[in-house]
Amino acid sequence: PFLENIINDSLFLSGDAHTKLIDEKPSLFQFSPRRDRATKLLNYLSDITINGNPGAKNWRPAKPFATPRVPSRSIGVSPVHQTTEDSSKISTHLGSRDILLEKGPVEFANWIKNEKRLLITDTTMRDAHQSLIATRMRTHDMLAIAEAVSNRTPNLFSLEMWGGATFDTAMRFLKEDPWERLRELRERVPNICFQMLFRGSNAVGYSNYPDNVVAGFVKHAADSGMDIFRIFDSLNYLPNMKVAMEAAAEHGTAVCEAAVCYTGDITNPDRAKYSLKYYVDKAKELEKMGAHILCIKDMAGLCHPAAANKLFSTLKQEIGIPIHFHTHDTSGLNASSIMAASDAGADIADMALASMSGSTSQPNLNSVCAAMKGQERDPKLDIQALNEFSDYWEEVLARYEPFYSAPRSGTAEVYLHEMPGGQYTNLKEQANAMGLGHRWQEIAHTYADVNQVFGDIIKVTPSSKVVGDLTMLLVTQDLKAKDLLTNTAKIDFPESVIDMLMGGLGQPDGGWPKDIQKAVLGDKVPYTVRPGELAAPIDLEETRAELSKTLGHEASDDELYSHLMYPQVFADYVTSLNEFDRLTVLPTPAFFYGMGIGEEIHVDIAKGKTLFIKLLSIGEPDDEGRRTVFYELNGMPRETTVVDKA
Ligand code: 3PY
Ligand code: ZN
Repeated sequence: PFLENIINDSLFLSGDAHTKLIDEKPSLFQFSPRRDRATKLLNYLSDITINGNPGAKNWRPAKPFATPRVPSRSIGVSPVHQTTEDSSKISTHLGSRDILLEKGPVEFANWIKNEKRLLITDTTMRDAHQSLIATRMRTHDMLAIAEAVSNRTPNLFSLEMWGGATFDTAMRFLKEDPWERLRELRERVPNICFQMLFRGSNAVGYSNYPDNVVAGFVKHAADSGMDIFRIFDSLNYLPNMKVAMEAAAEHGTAVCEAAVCYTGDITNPDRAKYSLKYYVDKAKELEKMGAHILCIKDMAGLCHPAAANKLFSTLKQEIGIPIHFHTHDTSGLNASSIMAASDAGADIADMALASMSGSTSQPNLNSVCAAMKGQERDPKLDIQALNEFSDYWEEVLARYEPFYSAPRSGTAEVYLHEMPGGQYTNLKEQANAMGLGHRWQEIAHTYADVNQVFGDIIKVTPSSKVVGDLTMLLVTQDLKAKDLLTNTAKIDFPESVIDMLMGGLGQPDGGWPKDIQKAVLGDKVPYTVRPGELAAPIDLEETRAELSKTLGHEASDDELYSHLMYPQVFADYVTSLNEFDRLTVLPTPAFFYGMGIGEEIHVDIAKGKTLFIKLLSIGEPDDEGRRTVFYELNGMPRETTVVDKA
């Protein structure tokens, strides 16, 4: 840039340049040396190696990790779609996505209903890691196995691999572009439907977005390769789902899967608010609103086998669209719920590969498939392939040790607090970090009591976060849920609580209890209209123009929607990208924990371009704490300097 600047400068070109040029035009001489991709990556590696990674709690592995064995891409292909009329015409590698693209979403739904098999969604790449390791799974580890999944389990119904918390976490903690994950996986898995979790008017965030942003996001995601949109609302407030549902249904090739969130217990008369009728009514309304598929979204794993039997057998009678069952195994019982749902006629079920299953994650895909083998609704997946995939993920999972916070066994406590799988681990983690780990029982009870004060609501992102925020506030101040109504002077209510009771997330069935609204809002008047009606549309092209200025190039749709969802998180991600380049290319141990002396890694930075990086030694700190780190980069010596923050 230095030479370029000089030779293009008008003063210089005019021939009038003299030795004072440097004084008159100092900006010409303020150049930074070219920092190539390898240097940027080495700077990152040096920093993490020396200073640790606060994002990984500065945890260091006791010994080097085994390299996960990537399953073979091609053996053991099993036939697909045995029961469709034209199944003989479908070649072995064609999958659900080929059917969707050929038939369109309405006929696709009919195909689902005509399948005898219990169809399976594998959640390993989304909800399983969201629920077990705080959503920290890196794209790098997904890409390695993607082609094997595509080739060896082409008869999966779908892969849930996007949405929920992944969008935020990818940028915030993993310094990855979530859109890149979608595109790169799509390239390797062209045949199996991709599925995402979409929080209705909260999109992939925690608060309400304007309608045009929600609709634009759905369209852009569908254009980028997303097939099935599981859309829910955190209070089962259906008007909040309309915009996203319509955007998915209008797309043409996308599938609109509308979810009713399940809480309470339909078999327990004491929980009358969430009765069988409640779910049937919601399901019927969603069918009328144009859903292609209905999902029962049991985010906490409360739908035990008896409830599943009753719920799915009734729903099968009452609605005409196929039904998808999503549950969590927090209680340890819910593989049985899936089998009960299957017997009762549920069309599709969510499970996770064995090593990524159980506890707050989904039930065990491998075991359920093995147990159903030969039965009428045998999912007919290649169990050998599933077991090899599970072994791969087990080795991968070891690399995420500092993030693993799920309970190691099932717990009946979930029926008390009703926390969603993803939140359970997060809140437990938060409690430990605040030194309140030993008061977990109190936290669980307070959470249940706060839910009752709110009128017994659906608890799932973001309403679950509101209950969690208030619970933690009460516990840290040694208050009880009943104090919320009597002792309000003492409580500085979190913004999330105020917003929810103002109507910011929508309306729960029966409305908000007046007493808690009064206690929190005082004289403020809450609203009851759909929050999206109050949010003015955003001028997308004006936003793009502003963003383009900050980025220094024309902002793409990916960048625009990342910015619209999470402006600050996206800005920080761009800073990391400029400083360190694409960190997605680094192997996971190096990304989280840096490198050991003598360790060599290879990094594919582009097709056909591999960096071989060996850490040779680390120098002593100088007077200012700077240390030189010596590498061999593709056989040549390279060094970087980094400040030792210790
Ligand atoms: C999410 O919204 O991320 C969830 O997983 C809700 O269950
Ligand atoms: Zn879930």
